[in-house]
Amino acid sequence: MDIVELNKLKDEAIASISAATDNDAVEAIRIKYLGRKGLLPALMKGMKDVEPSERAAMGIAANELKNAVIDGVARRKSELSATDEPKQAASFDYSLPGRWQRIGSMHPITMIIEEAIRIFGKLGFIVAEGPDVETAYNNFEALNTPAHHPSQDERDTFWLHTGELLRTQTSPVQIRTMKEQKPPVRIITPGRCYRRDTTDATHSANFHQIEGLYIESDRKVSLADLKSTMAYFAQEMMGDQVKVRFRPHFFPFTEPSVECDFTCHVCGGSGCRVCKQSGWIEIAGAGMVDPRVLERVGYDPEITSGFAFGMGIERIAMIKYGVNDIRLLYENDMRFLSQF
Ligand code: 2U9
Repeated sequence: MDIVELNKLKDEAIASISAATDNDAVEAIRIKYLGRKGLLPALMKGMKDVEPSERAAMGIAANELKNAVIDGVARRKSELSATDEPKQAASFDYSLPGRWQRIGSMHPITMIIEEAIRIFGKLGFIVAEGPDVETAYNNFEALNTPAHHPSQDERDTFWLHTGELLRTQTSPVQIRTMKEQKPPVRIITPGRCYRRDTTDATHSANFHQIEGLYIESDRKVSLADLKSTMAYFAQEMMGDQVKVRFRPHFFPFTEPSVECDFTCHVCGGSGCRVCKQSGWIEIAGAGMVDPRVLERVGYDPEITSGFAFGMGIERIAMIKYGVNDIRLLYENDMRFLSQF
């Protein structure tokens, strides 16, 4: 075979590939030229018999033939598969079930927040919000918690180099609200808080609180008002049978202060594993707003009074839904979250 015949072979190959009407025909042409027993391997084998003066040119032409076949086959195959598509579409089975779209579910922390907003909303409380980065004054001093108080310790609070801090409670939102408006005040403050806690089954450096504040200046607000509010919340959140009790406590921002327990929603108060046989579960801290706190925001404690309460949202979610490790609430594992 000489160079003219080799170039003719290339033209033939290109023409036959273009004329092929399906993939099998294209594949047959590829095998005819490039296959193990095809024309090109035979040509290469015969190269040793070609006149040395013609061998280089023959080599180049053989290579051109090879590339023309490779490129042509690839191009024709993609042309044919593009024209195949309407055939595939026509054979689509419309009776097949649709593709399942995974729908998310509400996070248990969000569920508790929304439920609390609904419950307190029925009592006339509205939601107030504030920044996560707070001044030491709003987070501590205004709340009658002086600089030497242990909660201001560097080991308990995330202090920023600016002298500000990540709020350790949502109470500074109440301070901001009271500085901005006169009584009556009826707010709840759900939100994220930060404490330098080492994480374990019941502690997290990031957690959520919901606090509430009720202030009046035309009547004396009493501990009975606080108790009826907590009792209503307890029944709406945990169930109709749930009762509340107060135990004396101390907080710098309330006087008197109490800890608020709910009867165990699992055993009804008779004692079980959930309530550690006591029949009661500690849920909230609360009290009558300390007159010194009222003074700091410019309210007259002689005519103004009110109550405040605070509770951990994770704790309520864990108790209500039977979750035994707080870390499960932050791992975003769908197997856990989709149960709620
Ligand atoms: C103002 C005045 C008083 C909010 C209160 C508590 C008691 C309390 C804790 C419960 C569990 C925080 O998440 S927790 O660790 N909270 O015990 N909080 S009274 O008192 C206020 C708030 C704002 C102006």
